[in-house]
Amino acid sequence: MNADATGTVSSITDTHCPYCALQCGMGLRRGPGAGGGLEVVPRETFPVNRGALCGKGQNAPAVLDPAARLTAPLVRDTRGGPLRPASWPEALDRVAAGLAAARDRHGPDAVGVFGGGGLTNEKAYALGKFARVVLRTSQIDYNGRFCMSSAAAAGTRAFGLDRGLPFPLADIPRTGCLILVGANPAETMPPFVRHLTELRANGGTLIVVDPRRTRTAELADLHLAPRPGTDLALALGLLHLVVAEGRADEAYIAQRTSGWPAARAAAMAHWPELAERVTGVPLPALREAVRLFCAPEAAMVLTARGPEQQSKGTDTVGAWIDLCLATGRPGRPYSGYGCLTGQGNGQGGREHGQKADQLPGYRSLTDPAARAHVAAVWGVDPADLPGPGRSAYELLDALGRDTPDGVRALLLMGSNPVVSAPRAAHVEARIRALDFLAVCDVVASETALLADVVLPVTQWAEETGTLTSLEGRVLLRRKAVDPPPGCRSDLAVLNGLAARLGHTTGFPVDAAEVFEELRRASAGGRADYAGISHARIAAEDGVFWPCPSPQHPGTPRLFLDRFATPDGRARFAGVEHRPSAEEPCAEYPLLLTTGRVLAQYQSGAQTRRVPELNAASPGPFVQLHPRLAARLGVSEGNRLAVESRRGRAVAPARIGAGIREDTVFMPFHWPGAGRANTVTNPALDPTSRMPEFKVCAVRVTRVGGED
Ligand SMILES: Nc1nc2c(c(=O)[nH]1)N[C@H]1C(S)=C(S)[C@@H](COP(=O)(O)OP(=O)(O)OC[C@H]3O[C@@H](n4cnc5c(=O)[nH]c(N)nc54)[C@H](O)[C@@H]3O)O[C@H]1N2
Ligand SMILES: Nc1nc2c(c(=O)[nH]1)N[C@H]1C(S)=C(S)[C@@H](COP(=O)(O)OP(=O)(O)OC[C@H]3O[C@@H](n4cnc5c(=O)[nH]c(N)nc54)[C@H](O)[C@@H]3O)O[C@H]1N2
Ligand code: SF4
Ligand SMILES: [Mo]
Repeated sequence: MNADATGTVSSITDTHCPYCALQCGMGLRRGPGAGGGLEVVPRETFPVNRGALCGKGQNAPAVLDPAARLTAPLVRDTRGGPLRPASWPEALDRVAAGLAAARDRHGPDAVGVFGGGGLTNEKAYALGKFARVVLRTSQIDYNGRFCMSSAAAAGTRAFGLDRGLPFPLADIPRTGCLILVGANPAETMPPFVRHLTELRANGGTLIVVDPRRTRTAELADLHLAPRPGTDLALALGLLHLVVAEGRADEAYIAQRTSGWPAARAAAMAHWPELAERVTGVPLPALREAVRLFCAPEAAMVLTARGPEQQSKGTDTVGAWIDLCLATGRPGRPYSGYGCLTGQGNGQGGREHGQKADQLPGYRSLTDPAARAHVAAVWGVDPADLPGPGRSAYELLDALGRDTPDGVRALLLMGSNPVVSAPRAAHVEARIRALDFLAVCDVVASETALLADVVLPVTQWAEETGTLTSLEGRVLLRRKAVDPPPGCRSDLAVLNGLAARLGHTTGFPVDAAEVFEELRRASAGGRADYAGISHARIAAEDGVFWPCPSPQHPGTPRLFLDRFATPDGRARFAGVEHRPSAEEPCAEYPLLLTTGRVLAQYQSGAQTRRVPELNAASPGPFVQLHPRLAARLGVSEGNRLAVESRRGRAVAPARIGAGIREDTVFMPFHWPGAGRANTVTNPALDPTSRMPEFKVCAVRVTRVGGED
């Protein structure tokens, strides 16, 4: 049952969770408690989670509560002065004036836009169009660059197309062996674990590659714990063994791939003994992994942020894809390579034009035919569309720079880089140096608190929109309740700003109307949504892209007949191992890796406002091995300083054997003294421009004061 014309829920609204890319189905019913009076009820019919939710999903209505969020626009009258409530017209006037002033003084590229993978398809599309058509700036990118961009680049290189999973999640229990590389779904996507237990119940095997013995690794038949940043060497070692043991699928290689001789040579030059030495994974474990992976007819490799958030993430994923290709996996039933996309709309958010190099439909901004197609839909001259801009970190690094190519004003929608960007103290300083910052957010995030104007926006249950899940399934997240009166949708913000900047048409407020234009803009592109509509998604509970026409059934499984490359063949990457940008040294002898905990989400902007989640995970910590703790003279709960060349974070010790002795781990969900990203390295992958969140050199010391 949906909201009626007044937005009132008569019974239960079928919708999806506001958080991660699993996009669990849930029902919302008006109930007693806080949080807009909505309560979450299970929705058993949605196949991905069949009613199961993690604590974040279950407690999601708490952030609808006006007490937890922004309910009126805020403006600052003087730099360094306080934020004060303002009317919407005043706030929008101020934003339009702030952006226009930077443009008039320094040119269109002095205005930047930073988006997010949590934004709906409609918002991501409208934001990209706003940047290119209204602001005419090339300087737009988004937080997805920090997420799955290396896997996207490697997938595009190998298969000619990047859709996180080329098959539905329901295929996972039917494969014979699954290797999860740097993925911890037991904490990051708990309902996903059911697919892993079913896989094992069906006789399949699970291999987990993670420097930590995570809750996911506990479920595995085999856990490989490489040194952070060495997954590429590990994959090459496995590929070497595949060839040496005569397990390569020569018929598949001949029929469906290109580039094997070079990839084979790279692997053969990479001895398993070298892999053992570089990764720290014993040779017998490498042999066992090859045996488990090659034995069954079907097998899969899925990567997440572990191997991807490295300065060689694209090549690393390429090496894992090479392992899949050499053993004949991609494009066969219940087999292949996939990436576990992270944010709610991490998939759709990378398809519709908020990326620095890209136009809707996953089109390239440098392709003249793509420019002509999209310009025609937008009613502009293709020559007026700007070219590619800077990647996310490079854009943040250019903020407030007093140089001809500095970015002086920024519109930020759906990200909290003060907490989540690498080398965050530097990024925070760049943000503070801006002439003008406008932030659209649901809550007073750490980044919003630095803005000149804060625009309070509506969120998931208060608005309708589409998201594309990690399966490539386009979903409808429905409105269930009216927002507080002071909040407006991101689409309304763009509409109001466009009008003030001379574009009174082209930016509708209604998501279904935006989607109709998105369909046309994506038609014929790699991510083709032309056959999808809000009504159809509602009727079918999701449609898998590509879906080029209303009669087309959608595409749950890709690549069965051919890959999306010009010759239809998948391309081997043929890569070599190289060290991380920063290796341990006498001064910084340990490795820091970073990631997530179950109860907090990303920068924590939303989940730190939910009492149940805070009780479960109240603050940052430094995970370290008992032997390392003994060497450092550290006991449980002692305050530790973790220092790198970029800065220092302080958090209590959490000692346990579930991590390598040469590595410490910090979650990145908190600001302030325990901010992990003060320490992380912004070294970028040359192709994807992904920063090296997962590896940097640190020293760890006990600091005085209260534990
Ligand atoms: N609870 C929770 N769930 C979330 C999120 C959240 O913030 N909180 N965020 C969502 C988003 S946007 C994303 S991207 C996903 C991320 O989902 P995951 O990728 O599962 O999460 P991470 O914790 O970043 O990293 C996964 C694992 O990589 C390991 N790792 C670290 N370094 C290396 C390495 O060098 N090699 C290998 N092989 N592994 C390594 C870490 O120990 C960690 O256990 O989660 C989504 N779901
Ligand atoms: N050290 C380290 N750092 C990391 C990572 C790591 O593994 N280690 N992972 C990286 C990854 S994978 C990711 S995805 C990033 C994510 O990091 P961020 O981009 O900071 O992600 P969120 O915390 O989800 O920020 C989203 C913001 O948008 C707001 N928001 C939510 N919905 C909407 C909406 O509809 N409209 C608007 N306008 N705002 C909305 C939220 O309240 C929140 O303030 O962090 C990256 N940073
Ligand atoms: S797993 Fe992800 S989508 Fe599912 S309830 Fe948890 S946060 Fe929401
Ligand atoms: Mo992410």
